[in-house]
Amino acid sequence: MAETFRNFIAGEWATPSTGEYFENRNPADWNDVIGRFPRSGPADLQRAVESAKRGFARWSKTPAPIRGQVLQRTGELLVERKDAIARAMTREMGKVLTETRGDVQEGIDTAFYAATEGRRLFGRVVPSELRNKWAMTYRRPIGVAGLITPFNFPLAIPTWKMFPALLCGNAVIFKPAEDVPHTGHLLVEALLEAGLPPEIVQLVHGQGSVVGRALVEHPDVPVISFTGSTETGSMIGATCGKMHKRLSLEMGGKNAMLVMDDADLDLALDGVLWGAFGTTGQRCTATSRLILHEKIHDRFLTMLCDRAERLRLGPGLEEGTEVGPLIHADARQKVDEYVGIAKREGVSVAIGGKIPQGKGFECGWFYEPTVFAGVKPGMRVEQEEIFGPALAVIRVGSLDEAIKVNNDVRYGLSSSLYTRDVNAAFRAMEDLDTGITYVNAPTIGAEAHLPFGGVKQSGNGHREGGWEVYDFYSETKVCYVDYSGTLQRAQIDTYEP
Ligand code: UN1
Repeated sequence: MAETFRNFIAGEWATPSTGEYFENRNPADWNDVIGRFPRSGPADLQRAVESAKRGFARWSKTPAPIRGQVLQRTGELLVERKDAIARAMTREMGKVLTETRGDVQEGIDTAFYAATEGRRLFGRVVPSELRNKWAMTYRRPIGVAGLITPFNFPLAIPTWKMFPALLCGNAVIFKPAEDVPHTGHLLVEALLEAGLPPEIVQLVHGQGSVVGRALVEHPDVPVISFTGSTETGSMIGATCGKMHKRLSLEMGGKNAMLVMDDADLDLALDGVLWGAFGTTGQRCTATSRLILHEKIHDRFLTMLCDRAERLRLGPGLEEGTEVGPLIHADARQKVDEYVGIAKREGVSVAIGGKIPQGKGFECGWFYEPTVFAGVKPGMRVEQEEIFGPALAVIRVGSLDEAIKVNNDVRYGLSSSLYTRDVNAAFRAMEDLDTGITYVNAPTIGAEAHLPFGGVKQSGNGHREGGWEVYDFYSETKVCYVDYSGTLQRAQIDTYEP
């Protein structure tokens, strides 16, 4: 019988008020039940908010360097548990072990960065226009932050939100994706063991439409951070707009790799295989378009299909697997539907486009790495996020045309250019409408200490990671101290030089 997990609310592991649970199954073998997790209701969320408010009162007064020490210890625990967490993550999420180890490493990097930020969290002291007066800013905690996270980076993305939110002195309510509740559980365990006082983190499992919605709509949760689809992001944005909440959205992408005629093609080939089929294409930064210069188009397409066809599909826990399953039935169904859409639009399916048959594939959500050739700008497989192992190849005549094709989508998260021409590289960095551009590297691979986020409908202007995220989780307060002993009126009592 599978283990039954609980929420973490009001400082203890708690059964859900609904008495209901959902099963978490291995996407590479749906007969493998990992556990039963709470299908929580609004009453659980309400208790979590009340407790988090008490937690906030204490944590916001804890000195930032001390908050940082807790995150330092959390990072150390994640180092010790890296392999165990990676295995648990592969079992529930599907991506291969090297990738889930990388996912944990990203959480470790984020923890250690946050720990040092506890001794910075800079404000500024700025000269006043008046004599005997100081003007300065400092960072204030905001309150309870509601964090809603996706399935594709079950540990890293929660840490991107949680660690800076905590370091800034906020309490957090964490609602992990229904597909990866176990990793969320392991992360909260590590935080508690590292010494995080109990009411500062709350873990509430359940459905987005119930728990996520209650979190977004709760008047005592002034900060929301969400990573997921652009459609859900719009709904969350509408509510947060009405309620004047601070909101960070990290959403879809239709990221392109541009390969020019002077590029190192072997390097570009390794890049596109990793960018398009790593994580089974389930990254918001995944390479889902390949824009090829006409002079190398045919040669590169042949090279690509030859290698992509030989990628080893299988369970992520098995040695030698290169591409794991998709997360669930709907995700696979969506990829399959796009294969139909592509065919109806006259696109040729160069490789893949099928559910693999045979031993080992019977009970998992596997799909063959798929390459669409002869795709024209504007076609649906060129415009819409598929979130699976499917790559659309487009032929162009110049760098300018490639940049135009890159920019003519509603998303703008990540882009990549392969060239040996330094002038072309700098021009592209300036003109590609994305939050991130890679030169001679694929569209994936963001590092934890740099800002991460996209333009257009990939985001709403905020950044995760790096130093910028600390602005999101803190309120800038300005203090003026006039020690002149007289009334000095700004803009009126002016001084001559
Ligand atoms: C995501 O795609 O949802 O840059 C996050 C990357 C990873 C994070 C991706 N470090 O691909």
